Amino acid sequence: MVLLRKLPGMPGWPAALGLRLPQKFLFLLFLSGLLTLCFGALFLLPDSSRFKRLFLPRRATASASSSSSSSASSSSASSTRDTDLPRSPPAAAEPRHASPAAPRRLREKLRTAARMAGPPAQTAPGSRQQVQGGERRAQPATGETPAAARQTRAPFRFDYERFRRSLRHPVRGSRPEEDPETRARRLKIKEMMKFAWDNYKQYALGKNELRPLTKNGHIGNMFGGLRGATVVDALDTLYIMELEEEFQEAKNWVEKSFDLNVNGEASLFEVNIRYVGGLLAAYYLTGEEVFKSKALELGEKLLPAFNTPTGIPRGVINLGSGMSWSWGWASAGSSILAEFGTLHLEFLHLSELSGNPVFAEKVMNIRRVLNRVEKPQGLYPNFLSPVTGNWVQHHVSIGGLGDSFYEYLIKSWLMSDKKDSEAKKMYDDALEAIEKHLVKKSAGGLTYIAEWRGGIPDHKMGHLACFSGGMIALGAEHAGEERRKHYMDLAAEITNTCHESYERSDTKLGPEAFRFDAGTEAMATRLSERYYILRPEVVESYMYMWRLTHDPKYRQWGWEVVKALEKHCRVEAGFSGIRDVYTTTPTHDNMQQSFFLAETLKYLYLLFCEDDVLSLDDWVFNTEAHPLPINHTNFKANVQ
Ligand code: DMJ
Repeated sequence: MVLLRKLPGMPGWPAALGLRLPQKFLFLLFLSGLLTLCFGALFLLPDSSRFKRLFLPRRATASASSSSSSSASSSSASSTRDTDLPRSPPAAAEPRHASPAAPRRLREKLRTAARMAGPPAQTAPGSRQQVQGGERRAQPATGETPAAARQTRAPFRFDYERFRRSLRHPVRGSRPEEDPETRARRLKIKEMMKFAWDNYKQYALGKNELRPLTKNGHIGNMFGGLRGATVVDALDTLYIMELEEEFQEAKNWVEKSFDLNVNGEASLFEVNIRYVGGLLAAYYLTGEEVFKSKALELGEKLLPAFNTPTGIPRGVINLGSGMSWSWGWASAGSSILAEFGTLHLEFLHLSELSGNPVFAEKVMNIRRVLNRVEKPQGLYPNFLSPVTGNWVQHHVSIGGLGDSFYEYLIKSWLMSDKKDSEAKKMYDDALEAIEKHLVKKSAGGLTYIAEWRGGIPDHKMGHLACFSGGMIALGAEHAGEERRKHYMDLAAEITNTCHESYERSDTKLGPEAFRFDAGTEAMATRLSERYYILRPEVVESYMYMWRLTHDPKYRQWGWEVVKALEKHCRVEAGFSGIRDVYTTTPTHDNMQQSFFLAETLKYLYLLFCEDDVLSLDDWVFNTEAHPLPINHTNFKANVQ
């Protein structure tokens, strides 16, 4: 108005119209109302955001939109994570034109669409690439932070009560009558767990593992600065064994001392199976929110490892910076089959609990890459390039480097309530190829699974491969009548061979690897393979074989292991691995592995429980023996 009045050679508008003072006042009032209306319309009309940006500073725009909604994981957001993760696309945000005036159904539709769209693939165009360890990895683009994107998603709440109602058996079983010997044996294993925990708590709480001879803690370099691996690994075992006080101690530590803002190099695989798996299981068993929020927060920290040209994650990730790279020992910068193939179960549950499909998308993409690449003789080699998506060399093993990939195929199918038929087919095809090329019989009649090096069998079986008896039995249950007996026999034979590897040692504990060559059967031939580090795979197979056959020999074999552990591995302050299973006076390695509490003792305990304790109808065990529920209630995350 001031401008108009001062235009040279032109009287002010009201004056030019010959208006009196009250009329001028009314005119001005009308004009200012008109302007306010126009200005307001810029903000209220659909897609007005670009006008807003003309008037409001960028930061104010973001906060204005984010303050209107919250996300499932916002409570656990941290500043480190916010800057590490990539920008989300507009689709992931609640549309800004969903104003309070919009019809409710439309607003709900928009929210659902936004939630399903989720954050983008992390290699989205616009990401900067950074050379790290000779390879390229995606970096977050600048702009809207993931925290802002998360905050603009509609709130999501996992219905824990509904999940609990969907279980077919009480988690800790129904306690029918049982024979006193079974009960006594179970209680003995519970005592071993208490002893292992108490010593860890006394000498190493907050470190990753207990060193039982020197009575101190071990941190190691696998977990990227995360601490308390034994605490997280032990949670569900303590809970199942009804060690209530000890469970509370572990939970308190997670609540008060478990710090995720660390800055070190972690194994993606190990962090996933032990920490994410342990936290997820603890949440599903107890409903305690702290376990869920920690699992989701940690899960997000793992996502940058997938920033590769194929989406196949690298093996090592810095949990602070999000930088990732391949193991130095892995052929030509490759990723390891057992590592990137052992994320599926946990990542589907992260999507289920967060309502964010990004985790499920990451692992479904891995499956797509694996389905595309040609398999030599139908087998899956252990090394795959995350850059090209091709195999890097042709070493195949159902033991180390390959093992849990196969395990997760059959368990993905089971966990989907038998809906994920793609996983089942991959498992069936892989097992057929393994049987054709790797399953052998020794001169002494022992069935074993050899390794395969570019077409040539290596007649060696690792302790790790002994999980396969249990896996094949689990798959056999669902193989169709004619194949069922065949696979149950195969599972029993392999489990028997693994038992022989224990039976033929002086300690009655099995070596790290045993061979079938040069007249040797089921024994280690190299000094470097004679050790036993409290591994669970053999008792894991006993547990499955017992549940699926009820042949009492599996309980008997399990009890032999308990006695051997007590005799050779129990020391003053915990349990220790031994360096040579072929001597009755073995030296100890001074390490109580966290998987001893997560797996070995849990599987032994379940072997002497009724079948409805952590029933196989309701749960699948991740590869660290953390129980994850079977989806009886339809996952939100789309797995196809
Ligand atoms: C565990 O951490 C897991 O079972 C993994 O899949 C293989 N190795 C150890 C136990 O031996």
